[in-house]
Amino acid sequence: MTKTKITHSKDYKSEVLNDYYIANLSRQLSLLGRREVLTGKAKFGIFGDGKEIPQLAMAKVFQKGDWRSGYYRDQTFMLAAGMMEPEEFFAQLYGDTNPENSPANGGRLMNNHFATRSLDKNGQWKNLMEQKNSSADISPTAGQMPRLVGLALASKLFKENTELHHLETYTNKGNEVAFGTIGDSSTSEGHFWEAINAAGVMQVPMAISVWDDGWGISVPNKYQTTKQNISEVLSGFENNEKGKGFKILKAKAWDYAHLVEIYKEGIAHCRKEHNPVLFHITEVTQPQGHSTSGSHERYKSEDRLKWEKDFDGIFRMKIWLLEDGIATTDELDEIETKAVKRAKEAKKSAWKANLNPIKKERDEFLDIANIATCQCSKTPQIDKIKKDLAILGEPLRKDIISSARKILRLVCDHCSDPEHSLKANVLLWLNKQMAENEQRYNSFLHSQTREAATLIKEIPATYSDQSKFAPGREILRDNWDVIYKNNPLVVAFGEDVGKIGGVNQTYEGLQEKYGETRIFDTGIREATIIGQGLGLALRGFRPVAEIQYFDYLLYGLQVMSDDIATTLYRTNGGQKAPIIISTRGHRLEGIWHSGSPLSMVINSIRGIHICVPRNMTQAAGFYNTLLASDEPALVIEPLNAYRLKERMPDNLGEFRVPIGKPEILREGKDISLVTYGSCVRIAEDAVEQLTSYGIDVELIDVQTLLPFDTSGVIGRSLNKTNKVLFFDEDVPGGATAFMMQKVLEEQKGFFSLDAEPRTLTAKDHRASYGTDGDYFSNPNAEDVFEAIYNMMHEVNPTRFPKIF
Ligand SMILES: Cc1ncc(C[n+]2csc(CCOP(=O)(O)OP(=O)(O)O)c2C)c(N)n1
Ligand SMILES: [Mg+2]
Repeated sequence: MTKTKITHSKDYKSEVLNDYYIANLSRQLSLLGRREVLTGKAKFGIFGDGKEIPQLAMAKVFQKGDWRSGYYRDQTFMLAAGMMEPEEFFAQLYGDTNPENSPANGGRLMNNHFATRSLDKNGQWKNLMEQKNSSADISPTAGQMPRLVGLALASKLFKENTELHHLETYTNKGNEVAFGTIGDSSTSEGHFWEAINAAGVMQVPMAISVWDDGWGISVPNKYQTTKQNISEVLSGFENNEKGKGFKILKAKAWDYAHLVEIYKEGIAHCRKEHNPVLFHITEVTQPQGHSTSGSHERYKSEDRLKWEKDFDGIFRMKIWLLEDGIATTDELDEIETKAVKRAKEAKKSAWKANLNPIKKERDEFLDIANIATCQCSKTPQIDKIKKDLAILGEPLRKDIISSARKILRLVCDHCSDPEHSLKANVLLWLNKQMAENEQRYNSFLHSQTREAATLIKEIPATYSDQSKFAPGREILRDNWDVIYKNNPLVVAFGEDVGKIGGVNQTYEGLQEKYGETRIFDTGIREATIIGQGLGLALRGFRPVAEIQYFDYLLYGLQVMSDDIATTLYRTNGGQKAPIIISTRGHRLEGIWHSGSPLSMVINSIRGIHICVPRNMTQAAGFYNTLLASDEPALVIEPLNAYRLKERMPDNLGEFRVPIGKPEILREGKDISLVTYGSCVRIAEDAVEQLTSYGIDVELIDVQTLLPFDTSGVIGRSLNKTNKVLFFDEDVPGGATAFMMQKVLEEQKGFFSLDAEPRTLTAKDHRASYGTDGDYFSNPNAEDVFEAIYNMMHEVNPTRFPKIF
C-alpha cells in the first residue's frame, strides 16, 4: 500500500525536529548519566529513558504560571519545557552544591529530583506567572500526589474568589493547570487514590499523567493494579451523565502524533473547564532498567526486552518521521549527532564546574598545612596524609576536611608565634571551611529571612475594664474573624470546618461571612487535607489545614515529614510552604482521642514549628505570629479548654505569642516544673497543693516544643532551683526526654543539678477510656505532687519526711 504524502509547514517541521532533538538529547543524558555512576563520578542515578516522547507532548501545553508535581522520570519534560539545562542535569547527578549550577536543590538530593525556584535570593516571592513552575520532587512513591491536589485547588480558589484577581504575580484569574506525573506502580499507593478522589470531588484543574511501563522496579503490574490497567479501574471516575469526574485519555508512549493531539485536547479542556484529566500512557519502556542499582535483565524476559527495543519511543518516532516524509535520514542523523555532542559538552563542563572549586580548596589547604613552620610535628605522618590527599584526582570535600582534622592532632601551637602557628593556620582554615559547608549542607532548615517565625516580635494581649470573659473557642473565633477580614489569602479547611464552623465551633459563622472559597469542608482525607494546604502555600496562599484530632495526624504525617518539613531545606531556599496545620489534642478520652503523642512529631517534622498552647488566647496569639512569618507550623489546641472562660483580648488579630520562648507562669525557688499544653492546668493544681506543704515551685510553660526554649529560660531557672521535673502526657522517653536533653545537655543544666532530674509521663500504653481510664493512664496532679515531694525528700528528708 502506498502512503499518501502529507505536506507539512516549515514551522511544523522545525517544531517536530526540535522535539526529536530534545528526545535524543535526553536519551544521551540518560546513557551518559548511567556511565558517570558506574565509573564512580556520581553516587546514584535514576533516569528518564523510555519516557521521552509523551513528555515532549506534555511540555508543549505547559504554560508560564502552570505547575508540575511529578517524579524522577520527568527529565525530558524538564528539558523540553526549558525548565532544566543539560548542565543542570549533570550538576544534580554529581551533587554540585553551587546554587548557580544546581538551582533545584544545591546538591541536596539525588539526581532527577526537579524543582524551580519560587523565591529570590532574599527569600521573597518571584513573579510566578513569568516562569514555568515545578514543585520540588520527593522520593517516596506517590508523595507528589497530595501536594498536586493543592496546586490545582489554588487555581480554583484564585478563579472563584474575585478578591484575588489582582494578584497577577501568582495567577491569571486561576487559569493555571497543575500537571502531575506518576509511575504505574505508584498508583497502588493510598495517596494516589485519595488525591484522585479529592480532585474529582472538588473539580480542580489537575492533569495527571501515568507513565505506564508495566513495572515497579522488578514487580510487574499484575501485582500492582487490579485488571492490570489503571484507566480501566478508574473508569468509574469518568465524566458521564451522572456527574462530573475526570476526563480520561489514553495513548501509547511511542505514538508522538497521537500524544500531541491528546495533550492539546486534554489540557485545553482542563484549563477551560477546571475538570481534572487523567492521561494513561501505556507501552512505555525503560531501556536501562530502573536505576543504577541493578539491571533489568534479572527480571524481564527475553521477549519483553526485545519488545522494549522494538517499541522504543525514539526509534518509533524516527520511523514515523521518515515514513511521513517529515525528514530524511541525513537530517535525522545530523540531529542525533548534535544531541550526542551537546550531551557530552554538558557533561564535561558540569564536571569541571563541580570539581574545580573542590580541587582549589584542596590545593589551598595543602599550601596552608606547610609543616616547615612546626619543628616538633609528627612530620612523616603529616606527610603521608598530605600526599594521600594530593594524589586524589577527584577529591571530595570529605577527603580534605578529614585530612585537616587528622593533621590538627599531629601539630603543636608553640613552635612559632601561637597566633601564626601551623595549628592556628589549619584551624582558621578549617573553621572557615566548616562554616561554608554548613551553608552548603545544613542551611535552610528554617527561614533565613526577616519573616522567620523566631524573629516575629511578641505583642502582648491587651485588656481594658470592658474586657469580658468568654469561652476559649470564642476567642479563637473572634481572632479568626479579624484575620479573615485583613488577609484574603488566608483560607481554612478540614472536616466539619465549613458549615458548622468546626467541631468546637472555632469558625462559627465565618463561612457565612467570608464565603466557601475561604472556609470550607473537606472529605475525611488527612493526607490530602495537608497536601492541599501545602500546594496552596506553594502558590502564595496562607492555608490553615485542620486535622480534627491530633491522634489522626498520623494519616497526614508522611506529607508533613517528607514534604512540608523539607521544602525549604531540599530546595536550598528556593521554595517555602508556610502552611499552618491546626489540630487539637492534649487529653480527651481513650486511645484515639488522648491527643498526647508529641514524640510522634518532634522527631519527624524538624523544619516545622510545633506550638503547644495551654489555652485559646495563647493559641490565637500563635496564629497571629505564624501568619506574620513565612514558615510552616503545627498548632495543637488544648482540647479541654474550648469551653473554659478566658478574658477576651482587645487587640484580637494583633497580639502575638513568641515562638521558642517559654513563659514562667509562677516564680519559685525550690524546683523547676517544666510542662506544656493541657498539662499546665494539672501542674497548677499540683503547685497549689505543694505550696501548702511549703514547696515553692517555679512553673514553666514551654509554649513551643520546636523550637525549644531558644534563649535558655529553663536553664536559668534550673540554675536557681537546682532541681527539675519534666512533665507531660506523652510516653516515657518521649517529649519529656527531648526536653531533658535540651536543658541538661544543650543548656548545660547538668551543672546546676542538686537532685536527680526526673520525667513524669503517661504510661507506655495508650490512654484508657473514661475519667478513670485517664486517671490511671495519664499523669495527674497527685502524681506531680508526689514526684516533686519525693524529690524534695531526697534533698531534705528531715523537712520533707516520706509520705508513703
Ligand atoms: C514509599 C516508597 N516505597 C518504595 C520506594 C522504592 N521505590 C522507588 S521507585 C519504585 C518503583 C516505582 O515504580 P513506578 O511507579 O511504576 O515508576 P517507574 O520507576 O516504573 O517509572 C520503588 C518501589 C519509594 N521510593 N517510596
Ligand atoms: Mg513503572
